[in-house]
Amino acid sequence: MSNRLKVTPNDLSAFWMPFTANRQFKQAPRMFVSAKDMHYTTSDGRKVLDGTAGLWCVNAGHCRPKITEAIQSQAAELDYAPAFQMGHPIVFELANRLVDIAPKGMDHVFFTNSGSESVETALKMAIAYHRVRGEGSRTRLIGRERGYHGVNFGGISVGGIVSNRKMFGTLLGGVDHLPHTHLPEKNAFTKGVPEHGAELANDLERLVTLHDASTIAAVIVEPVAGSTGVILPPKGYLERLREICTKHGILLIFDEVITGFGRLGAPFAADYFGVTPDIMTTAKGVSNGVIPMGAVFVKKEIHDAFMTGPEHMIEFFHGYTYSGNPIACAAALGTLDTYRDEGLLTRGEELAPYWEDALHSLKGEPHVIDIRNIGLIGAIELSPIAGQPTKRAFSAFVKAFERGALIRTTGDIIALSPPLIITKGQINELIDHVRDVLRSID
Ligand code: PXG
Repeated sequence: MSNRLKVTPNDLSAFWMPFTANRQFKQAPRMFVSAKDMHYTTSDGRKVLDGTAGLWCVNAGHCRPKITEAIQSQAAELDYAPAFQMGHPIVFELANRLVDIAPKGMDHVFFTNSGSESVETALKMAIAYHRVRGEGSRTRLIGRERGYHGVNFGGISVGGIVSNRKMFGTLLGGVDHLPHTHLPEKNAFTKGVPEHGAELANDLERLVTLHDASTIAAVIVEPVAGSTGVILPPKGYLERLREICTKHGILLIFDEVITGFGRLGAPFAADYFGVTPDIMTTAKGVSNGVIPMGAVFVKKEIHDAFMTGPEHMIEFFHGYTYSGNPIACAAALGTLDTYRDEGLLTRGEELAPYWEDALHSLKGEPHVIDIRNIGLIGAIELSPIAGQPTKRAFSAFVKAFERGALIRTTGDIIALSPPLIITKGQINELIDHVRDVLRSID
């Protein structure tokens, strides 16, 4: 511990940090050295309230005993077992536990190590599924503008965040995009899901007319878009997407990497909206972010379509060395136990009205041009400084950290997604920090 506290700027050059302004960070590093429940502790000994569940993943809060103990004992008992052609008991136990809480009909789970890998897995599964059932012409993938599906080539191709795409060449071919559903001129300051924009789902009919359904494998969307700055589905939008996909034999993939495991106040967004996809990608909350893990949920029909041919043959040529790693499985089981014992997968439902009122009390504060919320997610959109986009929100982030709250910013949007154990008092504290920050920045 003492060693970690001695980190100085001179030590920082070797690590090329992900999604970080490296030079700026290394001049004034922000370091966490420990965490417990709702708080981090910084290297200078300050407590920081976690307003973002790490990066949308620590849904049960930090350093929870059941998870820590599960990892410790698993590491001492079976550290690693080959993931291909061999098994170990807890990966099967975990798959069953996950299927038990999944939306009805999602009967099978494929393990990965991250949200990005879950997305690649789902896209490959969708294309291969059509091929195994004799519709090999269905290879096209449809994503959405402003979508975030991780950082691998499939994910950035179906994704729609320009800065994540423009540096990386031609990406995957045969991809098209639906329009995003962010309509601030009609929906600003809506509490919960917005009224306007369901008709944007009809654009899928246009893409079907353009490309022909026989060339389209799948549509992938985040039920609630997170990374791009919290964009909610308008009322009826997801239902309409489901309808059009079903009508044309196109698979619907929900990317639930953020919305999965209680974030909306229901176990999954599919439960919250009452719309069931064919494939559901998850990560983050599956293991409380503690050990990397992702899980792709699949409908029985899709899984069963692969289970043909000679029995000695591998049915799906895909998988990772660490798919279902024993220690990650132990972390996930400890996480699911914690969620169950503390009712966390539905706790957001009781807290959501309080959260909504607290967030919307920021209306009228300096720079605020929109506030959006759903479950335990909130976004406060700020007007950008002319000619310097992202700068205002970034200074809010730094000020909040200095004051004792961790918030997340993307563009000029502040996104909040606290651990699901947050109390009403801590909601007030978080929002008060944001209010003070907004009043103190230029
Ligand atoms: N899909 C979705 C919907 C995500 O939100 C990924 C895939 C990729 O997951 P991995 O585990 O490969 O990072 C994500 C990740 C933010 C933020 O602050 C969001 C994510 C990651 C880091 C930061 O908005 N989402």
